[in-house]
Amino acid sequence: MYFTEATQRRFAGRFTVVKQPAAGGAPAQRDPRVVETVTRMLGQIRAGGLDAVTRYAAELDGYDGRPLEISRDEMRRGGAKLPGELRAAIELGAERTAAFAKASRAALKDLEVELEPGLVAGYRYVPVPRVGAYLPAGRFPLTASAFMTVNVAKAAGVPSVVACTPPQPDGGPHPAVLYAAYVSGADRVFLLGGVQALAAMAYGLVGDAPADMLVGAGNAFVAEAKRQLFGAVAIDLPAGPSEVAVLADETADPELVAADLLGQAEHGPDSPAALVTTSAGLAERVAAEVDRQLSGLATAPIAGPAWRDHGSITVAADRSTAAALMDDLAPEHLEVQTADDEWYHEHLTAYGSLFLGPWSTVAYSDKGMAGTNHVLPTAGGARHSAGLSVSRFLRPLTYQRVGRDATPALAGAVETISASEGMAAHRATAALRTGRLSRQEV
Ligand code: HSO
Ligand code: ZN
Repeated sequence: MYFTEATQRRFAGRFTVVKQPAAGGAPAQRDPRVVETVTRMLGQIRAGGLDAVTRYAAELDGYDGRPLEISRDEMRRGGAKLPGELRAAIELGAERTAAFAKASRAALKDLEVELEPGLVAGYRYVPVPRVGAYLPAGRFPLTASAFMTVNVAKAAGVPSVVACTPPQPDGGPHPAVLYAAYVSGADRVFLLGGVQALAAMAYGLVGDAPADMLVGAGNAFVAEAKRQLFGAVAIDLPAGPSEVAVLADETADPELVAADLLGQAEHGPDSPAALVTTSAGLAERVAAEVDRQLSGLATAPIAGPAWRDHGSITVAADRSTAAALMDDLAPEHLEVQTADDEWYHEHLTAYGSLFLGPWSTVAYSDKGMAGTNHVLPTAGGARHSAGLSVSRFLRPLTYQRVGRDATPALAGAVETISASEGMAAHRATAALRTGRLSRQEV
């Protein structure tokens, strides 16, 4: 994540580079071995069905042959065994994300408009029928994944939400991830991970029928499987490494800014973190703070290389330059810690999710407590797309109702255009109606 050449040229002289990403800032390229492995696996699963799925599960995840489906009763019992504090936190995250999703659903209104007498057009929001959610539990079990996918799909009114989560070394599902799926209202949950999980949902090998949409983050294989299945199914977003950017001025607290940069850098050695500031003094203090905090961070072996290779610090001459530079980065998560937060809120136009003020930190949304979704566009995708929300699970299906009143004008224009195009059958559909109308037949 770094500024495009065009932006660097356009703002030359109006910003100073304090730290550049050692890796150049380009997003990682797709690994051809991953592409090839996923293609092979999808082909074998399409041909071999559930047998191929369980063979891959045994080979790759140590699947021990127990029933693939986890019953609601088992989920509830698993939840009862969790430490009370963790159970309560999971319930709170599910509640918050559901509350935000339900309010968002209520704000989406069907539309019907009379464009002219006798011509009514509109749309009705209809949920995607079947969603498959992937709940990862690899290096970090992302407990909140189910809040963002299952819970939001349910709030959108999706009738069938199937979830898959990989077996852990003990052969069972991750208990916290499973409980999050339970409280989020997953209809059916299966003990499957990786490519085989996504293929099983897309091909209808688990659940009642093939999924229409696949959602949820995962490793490079999961991301590639979603990419290859896209078209046959809808997907949420092409997921890349998690990113954070902070836009701060001289009033920001360097300790909080540094902590929040490292907060996402621990996702992986390829996770970008950027500071854009209008204060050279703050830039220096944050750089020193990052190093200090890294020396005591348990995940420094990941966050350290991430900061070295994908971290950047830039000093902008003024706030409009800072905002323009930030729009160019279009980060997945953007924190604003300035005396002018509202000005930035009005002027910034490209981010996955925005965190305003020093009390707002990305982890609050990551873990579901802020109510908002953590499935967000990465690698500049925020320039053209928004994150996952109830609206992604809803299709505004349009309709029209034409009466006699509107027929002469509509039919006449359609006849004219169709004739000019040489589309005789199209023309006939309109001409027939004009004829009926003049004979008062319909
Ligand atoms: N930052 C990730 C989500 C997450 N992080 C969950 C920790 N837990 C993508 O937005
Ligand atoms: Zn995160």
